[in-house]
Amino acid sequence: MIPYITASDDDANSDTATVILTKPKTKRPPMYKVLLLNDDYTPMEFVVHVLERFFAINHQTAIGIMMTVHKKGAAVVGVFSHDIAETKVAQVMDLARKHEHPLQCTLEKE
Ligand code: TYC
Repeated sequence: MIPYITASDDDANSDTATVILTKPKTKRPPMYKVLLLNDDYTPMEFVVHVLERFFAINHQTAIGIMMTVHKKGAAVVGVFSHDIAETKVAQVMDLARKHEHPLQCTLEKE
């Protein structure tokens, strides 16, 4: 981090210089984890398809993540800005609803 250097007004008409180091107040935007939750009814192939389609995850990795959710109950499938995370969740939930699968997808602040 590069400090900003600020000269104080008190230095006008004098031989002195005051240097104030101030912290630039730029914050990175918060990031959000998108989680997929397990259930007993959504077909495994559907979950794999969702991971490939909305998260650009390759087939083998998608199978691995789906199996992690199946065994452990949930898994993080990606980390995004709030806008993107909300869109991903909506895309997953919309497709699951269309196919009448109970699949749940949520977001969580990192
Ligand atoms: N447990 C589901 C089954 O046995 C598969 C599944 C995996 C469902 C991941 C949801 O997020 C999920 N058909």
